[in-house]
Amino acid sequence: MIIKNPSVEFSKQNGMLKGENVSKSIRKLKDMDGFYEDEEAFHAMDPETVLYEVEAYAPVESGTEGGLFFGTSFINPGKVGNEYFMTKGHFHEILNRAEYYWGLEGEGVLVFMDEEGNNSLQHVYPGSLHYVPGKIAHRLVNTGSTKLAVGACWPADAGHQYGPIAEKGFGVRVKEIGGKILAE
Ligand code: M6P
Ligand code: ZN
Repeated sequence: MIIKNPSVEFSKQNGMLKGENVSKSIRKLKDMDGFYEDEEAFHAMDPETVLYEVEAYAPVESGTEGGLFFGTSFINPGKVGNEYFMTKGHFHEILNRAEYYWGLEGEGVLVFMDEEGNNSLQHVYPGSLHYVPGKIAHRLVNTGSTKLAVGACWPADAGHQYGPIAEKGFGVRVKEIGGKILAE
């Protein structure tokens, strides 16, 4: 029998993907109006500033029950005012769907929020592994001075719910205050 190579590969250094059915999306400052606390600092910055990029491998159609997606988020270093660059963060559309995150490069914080608005936080670093349970919103924050690369694997039918985050926020913000990383 013929032994084939897979149609997709990822860099074990930083998680970059190449191959079939790999897509890339870019989130700029202008896509995150209302997400940062310091609106003045937000509007003083170039709206085209790239905050993060996501590469995703979708071997099945979105919504496929039993399927899995695989991706890497690359969050640039930087701040809006004193608040570190971060992902939008989301609940899953099918709320009970869980996910794995793992740290590849850089330093950051993973912020969790349950449906009642209770938060918990975990350090993200090369080799860190994070189980994101169902019904828990999740957001990545880059607290370092280099790019934060984080791998992810999630159910193909999980979907993304950004509405509750855009409306109510995440409960906690990760900032640099007096040279320290603080969550408040
Ligand atoms: C990870 C996964 C993706 C998600 C991405 C960016 O790669 O969780 O599903 O889209 O991070 O996060 P967000 O969608 O919150 O901007
Ligand atoms: Zn998710």
